[in-house]
Amino acid sequence: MTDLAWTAAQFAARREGHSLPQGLYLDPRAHDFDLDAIYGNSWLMAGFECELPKPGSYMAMTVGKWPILITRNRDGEIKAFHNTCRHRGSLLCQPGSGSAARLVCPYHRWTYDLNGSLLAAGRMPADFSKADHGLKPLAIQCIAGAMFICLADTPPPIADFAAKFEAYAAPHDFKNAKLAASAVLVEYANWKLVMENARECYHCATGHPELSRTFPVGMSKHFDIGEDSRNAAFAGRMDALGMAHAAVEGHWWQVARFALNEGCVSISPDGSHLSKKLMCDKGDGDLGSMRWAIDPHLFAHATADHAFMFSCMPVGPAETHVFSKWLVHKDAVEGVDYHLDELTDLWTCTNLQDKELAENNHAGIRSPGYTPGPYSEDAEMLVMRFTDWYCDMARAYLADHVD
Ligand code: 3BY
Ligand code: FES
Ligand code: FE
Repeated sequence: MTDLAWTAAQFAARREGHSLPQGLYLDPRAHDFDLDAIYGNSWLMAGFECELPKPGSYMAMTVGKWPILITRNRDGEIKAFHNTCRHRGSLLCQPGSGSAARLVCPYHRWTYDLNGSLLAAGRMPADFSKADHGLKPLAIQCIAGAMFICLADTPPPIADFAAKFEAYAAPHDFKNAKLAASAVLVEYANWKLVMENARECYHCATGHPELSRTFPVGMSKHFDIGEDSRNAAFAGRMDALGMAHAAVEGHWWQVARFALNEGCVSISPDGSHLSKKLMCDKGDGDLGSMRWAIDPHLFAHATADHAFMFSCMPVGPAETHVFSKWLVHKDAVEGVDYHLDELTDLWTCTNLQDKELAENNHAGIRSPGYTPGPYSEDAEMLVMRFTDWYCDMARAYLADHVD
């Protein structure tokens, strides 16, 4: 059986409303398929524009199996490229970030400008065309200070998401923020288990006592707390401040602003702000949390004082890297307005708890006794949405690639 025929059989066996067939979580063929069909065809959030603070700033990262590079050019524009030299393919920049007037390949010194044009290539023949050997560009969209990339030649439509994200995120002023901290967590679990876990809070009350103090862990699909008076008061207050809050969604994204637990103004250990210098000072910094999520890999939260991003990248069938980023206002001073440990403690602790849950889940799915089990419509609606979206994407890819 070809890999695609095997994969198609897995999806044909999938039972709706249930966790996925065992092979889709464990088999290397599913991992390869997921990279091509899912990560290769989706908009993914790479980070924030403020990570590239000045002309010449760049960041390099691995997305799925693909090395990519994002630069800010002399005009301040942000560009994305495949991070592979047009000579013999060396990585141009190591994963991480930096600043350079030009991009010089470490191998034979081919030199590119920040727009990806090849400027210099020594000892090449007189008829060598530099114009034909520029870096290959990637689709990138910067929206409200966040950067979204797509590896597909024809990326999915993004206009609806862009309009909504702009409206909800603009007051948080991500362009005038700074990256205060970042972390990578290695999880020995399939990426879909990491994401399924991230899409529900069925486990939160017992699994995350610290998060549960501020986060409405009994939330519905839209993170609202029901039609009660507190929710109505939150909606009224946000309307008066001109802060968009209604839950909106498309096939691969969700955006909403929701109320935190009573008396809490931030997702933090005790509900108070983690940075005194606010990113958005409307309503005395009591704005609930703006949450956005995109499939396949991300959820993120912006409160008045900080923003947190969680991004999940598959590395192998049983290995996933979770990238976390924390933003604060660019003028917030470390040690004065915020303390790094306090800023990062809650999600670091939550991510470690989730790592254990996802690794346990993966280990249990290895059992010959595993059969796909039913999701709770009440508590796992977003997990169902995620696996349905995953299966839709997979079927569309199979329809295009299998005769
Ligand atoms: O998707 C989210 O926003 C959250 C964060 C904690 C768990 N997960 C449901
Ligand atoms: Fe980059 Fe040779 S591979 S200069
Ligand atoms: Fe969790």
